[in-house]
Amino acid sequence: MILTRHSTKEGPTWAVDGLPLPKTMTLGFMLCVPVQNTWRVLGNIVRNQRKMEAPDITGAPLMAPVEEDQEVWAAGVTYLRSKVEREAESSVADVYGRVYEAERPELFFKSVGSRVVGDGGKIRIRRDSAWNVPEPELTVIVNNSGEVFGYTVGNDVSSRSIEGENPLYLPQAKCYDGACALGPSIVIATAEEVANLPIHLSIVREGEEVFVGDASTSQMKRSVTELTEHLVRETTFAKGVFLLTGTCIVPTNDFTLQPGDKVSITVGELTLTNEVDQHR
Ligand code: DO4
Ligand code: MG
Repeated sequence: MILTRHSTKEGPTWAVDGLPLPKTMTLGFMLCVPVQNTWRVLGNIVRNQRKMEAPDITGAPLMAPVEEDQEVWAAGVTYLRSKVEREAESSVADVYGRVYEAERPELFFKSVGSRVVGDGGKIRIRRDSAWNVPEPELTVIVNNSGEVFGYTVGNDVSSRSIEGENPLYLPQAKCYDGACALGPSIVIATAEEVANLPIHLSIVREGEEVFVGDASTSQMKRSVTELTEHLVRETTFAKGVFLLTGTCIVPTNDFTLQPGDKVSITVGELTLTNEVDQHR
């Protein structure tokens, strides 16, 4: 089952497998119910082709599959590749090795829903950053009890030069306008179902592919359940939360994103494509 969010005349509207849902069926509401129940309700809607009192979504453009007041968090250094690259760029390399081995994962706040860019939207690089990369990441949607509800594709766009200068600059390297893209939709799935998904990154510049990389979520050092347990341990997410689970594809050191680059990320059955905005 796939959930999409549409921009209609009556406001944002969710649909399951193309069937629009009533306006009261927000993602925040769905994430307040045990996953078994939500999956059953959504399954019934699809099986019975039941169209409830819902806005018309014919021709309505897709929006990022996240609500404005939901939070997006991210995990870091969850793959060996990310650890090795960060150690190489940093002036304090051992923090990355230590967090890779530690029992406690690195978790950081990435974005509010209102700042997230959807499929086809523009991502950005900072004007004060010389070295910038996309980070293709499996992103799980977690309900208010900490259960995995589904997944989408995430791009944790990052400044490697700012993070490399000093790890305490991480929020500036990671959180700014156009730094977080999610979409195009949500696949309803369990934690087990996201444990072995292919990830593909392609970057196209002036019609030519300038970087391509492949990996799998099975290469992750930690399980998704381990990450989500830490995330909800002492923090309440009343309307659920999105968690980017870390990157495993890092472009070569001579690569930096440029305005106009087209970045496509595939995770499982979903592909998210964004163009890098021109500087404003
Ligand atoms: O440690 C800094 C951030 C790591 C990260 O974003 C990743 O590994 O994906
Ligand atoms: Mg990342």
